[in-house]
Amino acid sequence: MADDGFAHTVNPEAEKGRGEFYGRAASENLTPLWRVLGGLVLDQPKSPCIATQWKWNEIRPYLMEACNIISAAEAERRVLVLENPGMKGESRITRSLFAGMQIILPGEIAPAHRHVASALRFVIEGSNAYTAVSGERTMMAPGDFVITPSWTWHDHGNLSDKPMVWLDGLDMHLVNLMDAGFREAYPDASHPIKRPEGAAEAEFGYNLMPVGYEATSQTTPIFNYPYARTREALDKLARFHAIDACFGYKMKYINPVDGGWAMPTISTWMQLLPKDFKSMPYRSTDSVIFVCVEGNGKTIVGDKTFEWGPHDVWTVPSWQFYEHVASTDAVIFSFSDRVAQEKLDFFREQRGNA
Ligand code: 1HN
Repeated sequence: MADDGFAHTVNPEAEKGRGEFYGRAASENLTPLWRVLGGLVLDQPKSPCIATQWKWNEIRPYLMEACNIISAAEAERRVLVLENPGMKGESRITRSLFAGMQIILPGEIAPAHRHVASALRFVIEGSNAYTAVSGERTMMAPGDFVITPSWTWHDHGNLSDKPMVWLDGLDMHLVNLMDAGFREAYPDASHPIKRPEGAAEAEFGYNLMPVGYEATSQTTPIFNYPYARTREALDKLARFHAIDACFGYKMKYINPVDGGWAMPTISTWMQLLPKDFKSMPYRSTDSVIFVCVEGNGKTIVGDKTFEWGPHDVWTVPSWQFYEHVASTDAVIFSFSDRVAQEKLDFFREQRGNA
């Protein structure tokens, strides 16, 4: 179909005599659907998102430089946005999701605030820095997946003597699409500590749950999924479980309360690709963000090939076939809006392009 947005059936010759009507209709805020239909209801997804890669060794110096020009306190969050070049100026890595690299220096505090948007942190570099959610701290280590649920007070602090870097993923573009966003600053830099470190893990992190617990949110009450445990699970899984032709050994992060996804708007996974694994082509309606944790390999998306190693980030747009090739054992974290699409009955996927 032509890309003009017109309905398939509209006759361009006959259109010439309709201009006067269209002008009068427009003055009444009326638009003829047949002139825009083709752009509204598509034959298949056509994402403005472009398959893009950010190499860690190229972005890290910019993060360090940002530390010389602004403090965490002044910036509120010292983040360099990973902006998709197909949507310049929109602070989107995919259509629905935000991603950025945040850096916090020793002794700094990223001040407490809360917002409707949910956030995930995927730790890249550093240790002995914390994020606090609703007055409970968790210390973060590389590869940890940490969650800030919607409308919870959160602040970050670095107690170590080295910079700490993590990837932020937020759903604020979904929130803003529905004009449902609120935000509030806490009066002090840090929210008071209300619970001991490890409280959420004790309550929900052992396949146990306090009797009488009733969920107050659709987000998992576990807010740190430590890499050491995720890595161990993948390692043990790979020793006996059948490998998936598209995904290798791939696990989804779940909410232990209901077995569903960990977050209500963002799906998250960790996968292990054994050395020399070559995945079967796959595509899905969720644009996905990948982060390499360990190992090396490449991802082929259309006519692009992204070679990746630790801490590199890349994105694959909706409905584009991709395949991964691992040159060593490799571990990859990923996230997308799939959980939201599933709830709305939008989600589709295709294994193999034959
Ligand atoms: C935010 O609150 C954080 O809490 C990080 O660390 C990135 C990007 C946009 C809006 C709010 C954080 C953010 C953000």
